Amino acid sequence: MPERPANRIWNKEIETMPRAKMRELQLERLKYIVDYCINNVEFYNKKLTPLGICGDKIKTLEDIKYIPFTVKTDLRDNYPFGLFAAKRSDIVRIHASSGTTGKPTVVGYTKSDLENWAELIARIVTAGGATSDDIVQICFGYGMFTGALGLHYGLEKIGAAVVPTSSGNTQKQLMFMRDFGTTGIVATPSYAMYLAESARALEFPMSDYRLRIGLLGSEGCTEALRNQIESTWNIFVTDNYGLSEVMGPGVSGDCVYRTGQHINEDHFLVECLDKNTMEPVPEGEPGEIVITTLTKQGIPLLRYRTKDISALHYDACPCGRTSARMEKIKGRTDDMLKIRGVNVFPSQVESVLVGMDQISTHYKLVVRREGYTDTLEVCVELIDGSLLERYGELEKLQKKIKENLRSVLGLDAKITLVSPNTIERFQGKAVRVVDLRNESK
Ligand code: DLL
Repeated sequence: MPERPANRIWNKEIETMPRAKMRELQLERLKYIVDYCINNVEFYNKKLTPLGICGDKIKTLEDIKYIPFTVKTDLRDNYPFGLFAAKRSDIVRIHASSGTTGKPTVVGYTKSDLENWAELIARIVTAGGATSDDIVQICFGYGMFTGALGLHYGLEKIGAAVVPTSSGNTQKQLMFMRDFGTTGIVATPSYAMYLAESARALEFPMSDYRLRIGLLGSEGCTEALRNQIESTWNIFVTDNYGLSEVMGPGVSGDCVYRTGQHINEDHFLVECLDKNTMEPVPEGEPGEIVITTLTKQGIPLLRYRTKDISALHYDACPCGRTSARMEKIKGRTDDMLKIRGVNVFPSQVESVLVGMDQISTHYKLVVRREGYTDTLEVCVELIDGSLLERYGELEKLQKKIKENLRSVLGLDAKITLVSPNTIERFQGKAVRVVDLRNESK
């Protein structure tokens, strides 16, 4: 078992602030940001002024419910800079999301936004166990994606030595990792696993590495996959969450007790809402995460619908932080598959597959429409390809996966076991669902 790093807190005053005081600070900042949006962004002015909403009218945090939501298409419709609140001369960095369809969503940062960003990442990486003694390799793609540069400046702020390898060129990644004695990696969970697999394939002994922590994020990671990454690399893994529209990484992150990801509530007001009624759900119940940025100057967003599903907790955490915590993202309202009336999240399938003997962590879900029926095929990679010739064993394994999936999903799936290394690998976010329903007639 990898060792749990010591519990450290970067900004004690803020991170352990009594909740009542934090709520006061949030209210003051909410009033401010509402007026800032009205005064500097035409889109918000047009939306809020006719409704009579302004900072002065907001008396409690619950009054946020009167503010209309902002959605991804609002950013696209105002592409590229239409929602920026700061003057062009005050914008010092521009990023864009990696969206697969339509125009990307573009975000701009002022100097104070970048300073805040580095501060929030400093908190998150400290919570995940990083210190100034670490050498941290950033395996996210440097570029328009917020992940790499976001983590970069926060890690430098705490004094860690950053190795900006970016993604790709796996063999070189591993060489630097070994030769530099890298102690931490920043990556997606799927890339962390891929790096371990590549090290094995290249016959680089794992004992040559000095890795101790993995600061993983940007895509879902079930506990089962986390355990697998930890035991393969012998590292302690924490998860951190964010999205480019509201900043990038830095919204929330695990502490070393991993009781949920601590939210940076002095900068983000996070609601968890029933996805049908858009009313708040009770503590611990799943709902859509909706975020209001409380301090952003470049592109502030009011009640941004993330489409991510999680649950919030407010009870005490052994680490001493008082912040609200988010459960691991269960999925997105838009990656939830509805198959024969059953809601299926890829993360549920992953939790069944990862940790089973004989199969790797790489899988793909293919959904088809056959006649009037939706079908789910789960393609899973074998660790040992020779099993494909041992029909009896193969069938037994297929049956076991099918039964385990049925008990978790309440749905029958076709299980296809494939040779090692035949499912596509991803250096950024893994794409695990292929939905062909609109293509089959
Ligand atoms: O992925 C920001 C980020 C970079 C977060 C690096 C953490 C580390 P986008 O590319 O805009 O930004 O994608 C945002 O990714 O709405 C979630 O659906 C998903 N996501 C991000 N972090 C997690 C996580 C970055 N820890 C979208 N677990 C979000 C699950 C995550 N999903």
